[in-house]
Amino acid sequence: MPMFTQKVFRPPEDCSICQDVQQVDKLAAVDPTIFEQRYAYSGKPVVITDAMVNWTAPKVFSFSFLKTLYHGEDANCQFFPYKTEFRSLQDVFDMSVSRATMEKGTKPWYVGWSNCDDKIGAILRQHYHRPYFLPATAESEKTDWIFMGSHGYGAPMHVDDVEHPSWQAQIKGEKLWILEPLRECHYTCKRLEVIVQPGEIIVLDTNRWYHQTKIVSEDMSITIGAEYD
Ligand SMILES: O=C(O)CCC(=O)C(=O)O
Ligand SMILES: [Fe+2]
Repeated sequence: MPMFTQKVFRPPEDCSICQDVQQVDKLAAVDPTIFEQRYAYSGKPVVITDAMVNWTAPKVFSFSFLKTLYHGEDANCQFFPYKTEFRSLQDVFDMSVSRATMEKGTKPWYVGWSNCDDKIGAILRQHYHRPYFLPATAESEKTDWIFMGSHGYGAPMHVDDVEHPSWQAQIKGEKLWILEPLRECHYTCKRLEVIVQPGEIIVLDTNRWYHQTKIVSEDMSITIGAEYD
C-alpha cells in the first residue's frame, strides 16, 4: 500500500491498551519475563529507573564528544531539526560555543537524528548496553536515535509510524513526556505526564500514543534509544 494511504486505513485501536492506565509506572529491578508479560508489547508506557548501572554514557556523552565523533562524517540518515534553522547534523555541530553551552541570551535548540554509520554505532555502544529488562528474545534495532537540546524545547505532539515499540535512555538532563491516547480512545483513556530523570529509561509504543517532549532541566538533555521487537 502506498505510504500516504497507510494512515487513512489505520485499523482503529482497541482502547483496552490504555483504558486502565492511570499513570506511567516507575520500576526498578524488573524481571524480563514480567516486563514481557506486562509492558513490552502491551502498549502500557513505563519508566525503568535502574537500567543504566554500568553504562559509561552518562560520563562520556556530551555535545563536544558527539561533535568530535561526527567530525568529517556525513553519517546522519535521518535528521529532525524541529523548530531550529539547522539543515543537517553538521549545522548543529557548527553552532557557536556560547549557543551550544546554552549561555544566557542565546537561542534554544533541539534536534534528533538516527545513526546509520556502523563505526560510530560501535563507539556509541561501548558506552551503553542493551537494556537488561528487554525480553530475552527481543532484538534491539541497530539504529540508534539520539535527541539532544536545551531547556524549554522539545518535540511537538505527534504519533509515529514505525515498526516497533522503543526505549529511550535519559543520559543527561530531565525531559517531560506528555502522552495522549489515539483519537478513538479520547473518552476512554487518560492523558499522561512523566518526567524522565537522568539514569532512567522510558519504554513507549510511539505508534499507539501521541507524544510531546520538553526539556525541563537547566542542563542539556541527551538521550539515546532504539526500537525493539
Ligand atoms: O525524545 C524526543 O524528544 C522525541 C522522541 C520521539 O518522538 C520518539 O522517540 O518517537
Ligand atoms: Fe516520536
